[in-house]
Amino acid sequence: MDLRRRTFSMALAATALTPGLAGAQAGPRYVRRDVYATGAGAAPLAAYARAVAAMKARPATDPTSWAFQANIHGTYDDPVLGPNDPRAMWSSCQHSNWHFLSWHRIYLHYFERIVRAASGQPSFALPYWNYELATRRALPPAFRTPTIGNALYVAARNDGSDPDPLFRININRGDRIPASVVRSTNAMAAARFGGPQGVPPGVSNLLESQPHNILHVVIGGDGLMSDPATAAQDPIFWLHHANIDRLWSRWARQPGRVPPSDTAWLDRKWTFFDERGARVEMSGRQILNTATQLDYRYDDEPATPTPAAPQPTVTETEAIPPAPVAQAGGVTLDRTRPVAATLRALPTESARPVAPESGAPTYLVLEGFDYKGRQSTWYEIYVNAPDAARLSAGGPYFAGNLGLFGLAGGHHGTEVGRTVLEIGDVLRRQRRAGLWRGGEVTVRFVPRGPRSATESTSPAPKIGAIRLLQQ
Ligand SMILES: [Cu+2]
Repeated sequence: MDLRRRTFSMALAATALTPGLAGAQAGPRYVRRDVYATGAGAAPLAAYARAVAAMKARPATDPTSWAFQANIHGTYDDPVLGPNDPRAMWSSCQHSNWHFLSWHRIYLHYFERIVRAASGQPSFALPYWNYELATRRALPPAFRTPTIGNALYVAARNDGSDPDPLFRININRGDRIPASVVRSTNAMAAARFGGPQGVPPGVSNLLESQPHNILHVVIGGDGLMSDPATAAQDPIFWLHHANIDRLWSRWARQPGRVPPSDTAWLDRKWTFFDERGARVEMSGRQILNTATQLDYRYDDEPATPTPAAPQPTVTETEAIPPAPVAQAGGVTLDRTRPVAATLRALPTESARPVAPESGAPTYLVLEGFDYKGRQSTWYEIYVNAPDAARLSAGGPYFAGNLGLFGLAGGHHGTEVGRTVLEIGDVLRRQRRAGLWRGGEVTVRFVPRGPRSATESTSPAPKIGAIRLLQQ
């Protein structure tokens, strides 16, 4: 080996890495694009459809098959397994806890690699569906064109059989999803990431409840997307989750937002399979920066990686939790008529009055869910609405939506099914308008969506407790 030559080539390599030059070259290789901006017949969707068809032709025992990948999220199949059977990873999705965002990010990353290999398109990256834009609220056309051989089409979606014409959303007809369902504003405003079980609340569980959970139910109806055990069989699942993943990245780029620094979150390892079908492990620590760690970015992000955010001084589990100010006991929902619950102020000495005067967040926490199987009915949530009030999502009483997705107790990854809404702005507006005086808070659940034959055979869903927390 010629020593001089080696020194020379190392010097060359160093030159190539000088700042500026390196900056221009260091961007991630893969770009996840807005599905509507790629056009109906464009390359990413054609490649995706090709890959879905190829993956569907593989046996369910093959980790790179469509069925296996969907079953990692959830399945009713529960085969008896020998040691080291890859099917042990079936039904491992994480919901209603702080691994929701990280688990799904890793899940999508390996799925994307499998699709890329199966599609034969080396530059393939998953498109995302930005349903929050007014012009993008219908299911992308490629997913609802029922031509023979279209691997992206699925018949089992919300068919628009809601008794109220305002909520007849026939997904495969291209009906637009209501603006109140797709909104991520409250989640994006969260100051923190969120604690292990959704308390203290943060972006993780707020994004999970809306737009994530509610979109699952509104798209799925009595079909695949409404149930964690079938959701990932619908090719749109992956574009919905790419959007949730994009929202997490977007949240993290805002000033002052920091990822969890608790080792229980950072070092928890998750098992998946790569494009060769080989078992792989990845932890939260390895996926915080998608550009530098996973080699992808979204098309609305800067082409070059941004410097790492400053480290937090307080971990999620050390942060001062918001205090409970009011609560109500169990509620049984009704799929045909509204049900109300009254949250009474807590009588303890330390309790603060229920009156969010400052800009501090106020969380409505629903927990201890009990229901079985797929739920196609979702619930609009109104607070402090008088009995005679006209209830509309554009009015002063609307607080958010409840989609029963991944919340049932005992669901894989769920200790206590818990979902959270931020309602501080709604309460403050009601106070200013003289619609509410503070003190007790009433919460009304108004059923929406196609009341399906499937869910009517199961008992009405129950919520164990409702609490109001103030920071
Ligand atoms: Cu999901």
